[in-house]
Amino acid sequence: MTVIDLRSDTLTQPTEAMREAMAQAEVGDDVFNEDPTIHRLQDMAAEKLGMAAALYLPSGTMGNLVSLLTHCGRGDEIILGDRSHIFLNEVGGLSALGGIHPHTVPNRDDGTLPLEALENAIRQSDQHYPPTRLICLENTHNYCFGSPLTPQYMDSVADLAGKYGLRVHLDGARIFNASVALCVDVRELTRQADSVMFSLSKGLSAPVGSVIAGPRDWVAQARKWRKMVGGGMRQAGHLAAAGIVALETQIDRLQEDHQNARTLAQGLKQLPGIQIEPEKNPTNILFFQLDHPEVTPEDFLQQLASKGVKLLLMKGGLFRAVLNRMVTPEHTQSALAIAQKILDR
Ligand code: TLP
Repeated sequence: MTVIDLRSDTLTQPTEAMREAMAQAEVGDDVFNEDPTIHRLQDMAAEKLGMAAALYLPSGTMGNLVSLLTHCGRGDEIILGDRSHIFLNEVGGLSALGGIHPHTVPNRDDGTLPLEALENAIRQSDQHYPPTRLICLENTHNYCFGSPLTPQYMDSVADLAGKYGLRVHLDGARIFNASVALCVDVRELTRQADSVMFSLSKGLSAPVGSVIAGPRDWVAQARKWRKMVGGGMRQAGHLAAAGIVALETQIDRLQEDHQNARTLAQGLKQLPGIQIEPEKNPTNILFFQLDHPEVTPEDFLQQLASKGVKLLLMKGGLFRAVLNRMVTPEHTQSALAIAQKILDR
């Protein structure tokens, strides 16, 4: 049975070119800062993002955590969206390990945080309050329909942060999906941030890894935090080699995932009981609800899985489908046909 796995773009497998590059990679001990392949990846990533320096880490969760630990001290407060991945899905590491206080602002469906709410969330200097240090944004915004934040919005947040002497961290796990969807150079979406994290292991198809980037002295401090949380790796150039191929070959291809997502969204919209607004899902991530007289969300999930189509069912009966390199246009059509068979009763 063909498996069409739409649970996440993290499920992408390395390409043949990646496997070859990994096998051939020239490596050294990266804790000694002697891995030439990691240096190459970090330089390449910093250059692409328009940042002074970059650091390779095992995961996006560690990349965000290390960034926050580098920006903030214990008792500092950060402002972030109530649907952000850092707030919802990173085990509360910022509080547990960093003593950092999260102050959430409701995200709009397009991933933005209203500027007025952001400004209201910034603390005045008062002995009762934790000091606000940082604003965190997410681009594309996973739980806000994979929406890309525009350069104009990023500019307005950076202006606000500047006015209050705050820094901006960007969870750009899927920043290249945003740049491809908006047809802008990725630097248009990173120049407003003091630090950026992006993932190599999602749509870009590398097996492991994320990168954080920022000013040179900030990255030097982050390197120490990475070591503290156990992210100092040794001959990890074997992994970084796949990251280099990812940056060289996989960015423009993300457009295909967005196209397949459009096809899937438009097809799902025609099916009985499915509620989806295709235009609300502009990149590779789709969210939809099922309200069907005979098929419950749990049944739908299970029947799809028994026919090889895997989705995520989240709280509130919300389904998530994430298009990725392993899912072709033909798979997309098959998934639609299978869903139709289940729902057409
Ligand atoms: N997202 C994963 C799951 O954790 C939900 C997914 O399947 O979408 N920032 C954002 C915006 C993310 O979506 C993710 C992973 C991360 C950070 C963390 O990256 P990893 O999984 O490498 O720790």
